[in-house]
Amino acid sequence: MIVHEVEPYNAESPPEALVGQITPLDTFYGRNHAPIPQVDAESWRLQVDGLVDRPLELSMDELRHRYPERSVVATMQCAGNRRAELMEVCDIPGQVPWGPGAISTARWIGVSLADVLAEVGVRPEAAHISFTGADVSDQAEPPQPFGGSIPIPKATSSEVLLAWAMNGEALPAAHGAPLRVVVPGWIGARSVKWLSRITAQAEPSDNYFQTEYSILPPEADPHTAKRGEGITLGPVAIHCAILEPGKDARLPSGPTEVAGFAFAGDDRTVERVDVSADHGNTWTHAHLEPPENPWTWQHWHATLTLPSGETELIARAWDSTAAVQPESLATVWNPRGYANNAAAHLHVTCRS
Ligand SMILES: Nc1nc2c(c(=O)[nH]1)N[C@H]1C(S)=C(S)[C@@H](COP(=O)(O)O)O[C@H]1N2
Ligand SMILES: [Mo]
Repeated sequence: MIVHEVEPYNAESPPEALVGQITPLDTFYGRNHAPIPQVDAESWRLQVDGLVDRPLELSMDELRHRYPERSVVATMQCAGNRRAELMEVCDIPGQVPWGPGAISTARWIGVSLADVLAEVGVRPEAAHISFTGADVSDQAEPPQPFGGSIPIPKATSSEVLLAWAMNGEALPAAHGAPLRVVVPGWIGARSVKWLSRITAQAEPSDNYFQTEYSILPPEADPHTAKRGEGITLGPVAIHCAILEPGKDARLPSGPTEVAGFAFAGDDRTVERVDVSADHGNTWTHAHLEPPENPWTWQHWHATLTLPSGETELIARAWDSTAAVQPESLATVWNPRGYANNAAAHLHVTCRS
């Protein structure tokens, strides 16, 4: 792991860990805003309340036995993924300098949030489902548990899980045991770990982290910006990464295998990935793996003939809405350094 912080624990997956369809648990990235809380699964209860007809309190046993078990393969991506590249455009003080590894994929097992919401009966006035975790973050003003919300249409989609297992094993403490939310295709921040409460409400969550995860205009000061100023992040935007060759690789000239993944976010799929070795004058279409379901990354590979000397490889992905990654980092730079989905660039040297 590439560890950025020990407490709270913040570590990204190394590139070698991202080549598989499923990321092994020991190399799945970790993103925290507070120390990992120790939650006793026996005495733990999930509170379901707010604008509902029949509020409910559930133990882990009740949750497991009352609703059908569901499994979804989903990629989780932190909104801060690739912030380090934005920091080279213009510094972003006080934020974790994530490289391209704040993204991983797991098979999640649990129950559909939709099934629990159907039982409590969400009232028509409710427009958002908010989640509260058991960890208390002093990075928030004032200090508070981590939380956030998603709108009802997403919350009632069957892929949104309350998950207790990951890759066939019990959910590790670091990833939110005993229970976490998994919101496939949305920024990782909405997948609240150590879930303690689900609330149906008319407005989005007023948790500090709901609006912290937003795109401010470039000229805004993130410390004085008013809460709610900016574009609150939800679905992930089309993104890709080059995994092979490695950064600053020295290669023999001739045909070179270039490989990576692309992730479309939301309910979209990746439709095409283009790779260029001549500053974007010509593009080769990569071979693209189909997704297992819409919420996962899709690996791709292409063979390119590289010129001798130094070269920059560029990869860009297109999604099923025909959205393509922006060309430059400067276009997407924002004061908190979120949602960097600029085209991937990689420097390599070819011996002639
Ligand atoms: N309770 C709680 N949930 C949380 C967080 C947190 O700090 N506390 N971090 C969020 C963020 S920003 C991300 S990207 C994902 C990371 O999940 P992981 O650590 O399992 O990879 O969890 C989200 N859920
Ligand atoms: Mo995140």
